[in-house]
Amino acid sequence: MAVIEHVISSAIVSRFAAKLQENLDLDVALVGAGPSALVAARYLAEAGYKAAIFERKLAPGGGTWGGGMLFNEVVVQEAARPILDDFNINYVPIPDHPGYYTLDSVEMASGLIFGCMKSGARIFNAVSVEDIVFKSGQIGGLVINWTPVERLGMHVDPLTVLARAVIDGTGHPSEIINLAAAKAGIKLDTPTGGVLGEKPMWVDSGEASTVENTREYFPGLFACGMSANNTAGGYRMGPIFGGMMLSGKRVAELAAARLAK
Ligand code: 48F
Repeated sequence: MAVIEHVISSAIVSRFAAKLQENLDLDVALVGAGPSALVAARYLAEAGYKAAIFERKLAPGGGTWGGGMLFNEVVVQEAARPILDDFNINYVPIPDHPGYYTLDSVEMASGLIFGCMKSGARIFNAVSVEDIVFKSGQIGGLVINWTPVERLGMHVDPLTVLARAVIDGTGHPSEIINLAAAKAGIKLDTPTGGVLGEKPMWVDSGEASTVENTREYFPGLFACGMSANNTAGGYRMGPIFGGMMLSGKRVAELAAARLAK
């Protein structure tokens, strides 16, 4: 009879290895498990694409958990309500302000993560993306390492994940877009060819531009959510999340269109 201690360890190691192996060659690799990428990964997986998110932190969800200034409620507007319904996330109307809703930020974070997983998309947490694969002038995937390796500054070589499309969902810093522009010398689809940088708070402008700025900035390299706004110089918007979710849906459509070509 097998020793249970061994069964547990062996099952975890072999199942994790199989899961990672299954996701080393993807249709779409997403960086950062914030709300925009969680929505994107779900719709991509539902459309039949192999999609996985690599998230630096232990807990996926990005900036969703803490609501506004740790008051764990957020606001979503009418246009994004169908996405909340798709994820089965509850909301309540804001009195006297038709078309605006509040929802519990913990329910939103956990609902987006659960919906993403149930679609078949995978999330690898505590994994940092430290570089891109860039071959013959083309985006080819991601270079990953464990977050503790990154945090402790250990001198450990990374592994690679191949992908036909890469989505930068890293939020305010646009880490992957910045890295691609700096290291691969890529000219982005912006007026200067570089990252324009986020502007201060202007809620309605920021909400609209988050979706407008969601695009393919270089063949095979997309940005969604706050990363898109930072790349194209949009305004920030604080704890209203409709734009993030609509951006996730849009980037899924754009990436699917590229893959279908
Ligand atoms: O910032 P974040 O929540 O992404 P988002 O989808 O949503 C933005 C909102 O939360 C909020 C806002 C709404 O008003 O402005 O900020 O744009 O999540 C980004 C995730 O990316 C991870 C990071 O830990 C976070 O969970 N991340 C960032 N860089 C890397 C990364 C990296 N190099 N590798 C892996 N994960």
